[in-house]
Amino acid sequence: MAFSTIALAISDHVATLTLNRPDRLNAFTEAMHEDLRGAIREVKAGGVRTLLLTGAGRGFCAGQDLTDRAGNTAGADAGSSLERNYNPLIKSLRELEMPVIAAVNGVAAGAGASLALACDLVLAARSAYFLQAFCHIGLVPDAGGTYFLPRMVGQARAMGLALLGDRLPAEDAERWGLIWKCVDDDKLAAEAGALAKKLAGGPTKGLALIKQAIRAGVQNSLDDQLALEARLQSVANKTEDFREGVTAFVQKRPAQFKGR
Ligand code: T3D
Repeated sequence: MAFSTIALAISDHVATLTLNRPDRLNAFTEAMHEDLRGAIREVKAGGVRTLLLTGAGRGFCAGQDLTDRAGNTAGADAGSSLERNYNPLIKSLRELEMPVIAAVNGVAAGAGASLALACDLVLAARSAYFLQAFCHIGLVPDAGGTYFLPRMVGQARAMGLALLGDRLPAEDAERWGLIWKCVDDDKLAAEAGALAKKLAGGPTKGLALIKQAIRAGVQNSLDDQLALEARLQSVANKTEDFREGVTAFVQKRPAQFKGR
């Protein structure tokens, strides 16, 4: 499928999805949402074992394209825009049965920050920053922002970020536990690519179950979580990759996982 606002490259079981409106810091438009839906369909169609999201140019994503909203009095309703575009996007990313990595190459603002936080592992360039831009334009953090932030950094920091809308530099984001890792700008693409390749060569059915368990653990009781772990382990136990992992261990050789 041809895309006008993003690029999708699939190689060695890794899909690299690049938001590609660099002159607008990769802000979301209707066309971009349409492209993203198509890209995620391709990613789900088979063969892909890790998704890597990044941005073209100096930004990762500046959230909703505000030129589409300028002078809006009775036009586009922000709530229906969320229901139509953003909420399905965030859910479809979260539901992908593979690791999803964000390589945040520059500013991640508004729904662009939420997009990054919806990913399983976030790497950010040292010069990148996260910005809850919503309070500057009279909106509420969305696309999952109010779900992710307090869970990841606690209420006090989530509240400060959302009410003040100050830039959170990548190094602080790492220190606060908002992201996995901050890396030098010139190393971001290589490190993210290596991480994606490593995960794509892993037991990806099992990795998908790990995602499910870790997410559920944030809100489950211990009893519920122990029961969930037992259920998921029964599923993992039936994968070819589990058999291969154990066989490879016993034979003292590297495992050759197939994602099955
Ligand atoms: O209605 C709904 O659908 C509801 C959903 C809402 C979701 C949201 O995401 S709401 C939040 C929207 N985003 C923002 O409020 C962020 C707006 N952008 C900024 O505050 C700044 O651009 C940044 C802090 C992100 C970066 O600043 P800086 O100084 O590095 O760059 P810049 O010069 O401001 O931006 C570069 C260009 O990108 C510039 O265009 P120009 O002057 O070169 O022609 C700028 O206008 C454009 N740009 C940046 N962000 C957006 C944008 N154009 C449209 N929409 C943007 N969000």
